[in-house]
Amino acid sequence: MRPPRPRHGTSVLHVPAAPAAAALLLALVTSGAMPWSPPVEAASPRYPSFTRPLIIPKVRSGSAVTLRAKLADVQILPGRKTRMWTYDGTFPGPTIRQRTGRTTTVTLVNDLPAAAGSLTLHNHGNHSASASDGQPDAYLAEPGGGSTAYTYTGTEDGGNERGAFQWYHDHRMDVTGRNVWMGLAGMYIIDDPADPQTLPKGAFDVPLMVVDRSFDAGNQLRYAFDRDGVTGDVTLVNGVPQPYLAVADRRYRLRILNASNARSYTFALSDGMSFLQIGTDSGLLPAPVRRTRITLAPAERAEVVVDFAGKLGKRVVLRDLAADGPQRSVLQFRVTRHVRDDSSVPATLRPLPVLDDAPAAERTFSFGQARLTGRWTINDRGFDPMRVDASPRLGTTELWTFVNDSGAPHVVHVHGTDQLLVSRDGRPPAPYEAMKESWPLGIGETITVKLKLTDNLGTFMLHCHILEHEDAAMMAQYEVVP
Ligand SMILES: [Cu+2]
Repeated sequence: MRPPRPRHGTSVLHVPAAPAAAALLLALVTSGAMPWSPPVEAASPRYPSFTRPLIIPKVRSGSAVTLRAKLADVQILPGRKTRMWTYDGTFPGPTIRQRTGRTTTVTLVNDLPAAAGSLTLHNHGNHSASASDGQPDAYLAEPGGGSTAYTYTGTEDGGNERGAFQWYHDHRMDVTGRNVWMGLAGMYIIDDPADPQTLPKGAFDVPLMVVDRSFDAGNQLRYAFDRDGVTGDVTLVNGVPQPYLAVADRRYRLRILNASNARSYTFALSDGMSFLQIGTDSGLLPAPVRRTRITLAPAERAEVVVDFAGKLGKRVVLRDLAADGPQRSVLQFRVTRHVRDDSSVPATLRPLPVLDDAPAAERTFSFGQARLTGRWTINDRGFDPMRVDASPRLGTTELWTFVNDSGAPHVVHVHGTDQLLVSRDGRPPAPYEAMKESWPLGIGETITVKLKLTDNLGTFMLHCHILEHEDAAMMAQYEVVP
């Protein structure tokens, strides 16, 4: 049964930058409980690019995983360590990796200082029961060592969940942006025997979490809530500023995640190289797609194969064409050794699921901004945990249309199930966005997706994944009903 939902304060405006919140923040900072520094007039520390190797987060497999949210001092920049809110002491947290069809229980233990408040864990992209989906104000891990277990069955609609590159992160109401910025994020990989097994694997299958952060002169994270979105001036890959990776002259599978709060990237490779995109948020594409640049908004993923054959001795840079200055460089590949490549990329990868039932309902969600208050809205309303915004029926297929009526881009993320794109601005989908669950929605754009709600009754979120938009109420919930 679902526990009663506490009203969050007395205001329906879930805007954390209220005076009380600011006073609390100041109290936390002065008590030393919160590793946050007031803004100081100092440039972020500079460091030479490509001086530290990429770190691959440690992997956790098995049916029971415990994630302990705790303070840790992490070596991010040269010199003084950065005090972060971490899962198990590292940033990113451990990569959880499990074969599809197997149940994994992730127990979140909250050992952060009480000032951080309650936490909730969202497995982004997973098909979960409502209670395990990272509800923003229920099924929480309370401060002082409280814990909550989230169960992921690895099944969907009578079969195995599709293999995918997912991620997990905090999803607490009003403060998701702060909590993720402070370090509460990690990667989650579902391996699927039904996917082609000739793709690069093992050491040649590399997950890359890309984020931006800002630091003060003492190397501590700076976060000042801004409902338009918080961006940073240092690019980190797996927690390392602009690292390098020594590679062999062969194919690599790169799983690229944009885990930034608000920044979008347009990735490209130097030296005339291109990506062979094989997957999206929702697993493998029907067929690989050759691309020279790939734009990822917050929460989006792209899985690509990059072939360094013939590049021995060369250096290839993963760039962000959307950035200026030093942030244009993200990661350097150094092709340092020769090996025989036993991998291949089949011409066909994985068919899309077929959703050919007649849609039982059509709904429209309009992403806007209130004229008077500036508050972000969906269908003219800010998030209210006591209100259900849509009630689709279990086992039915629906068409959902997302419209951007505001003056800013958004990223629509629907929890609980993948969606097939029907059209973007009336045009058929590009091959690389046939199926996803996080959709960039430019100013004035309209997209229509098809989805089927299976297995799980209860409430699920639908929100903008620019985390400060989400925290400033651009979230709705749907309830799957019998
Ligand atoms: Cu938004």
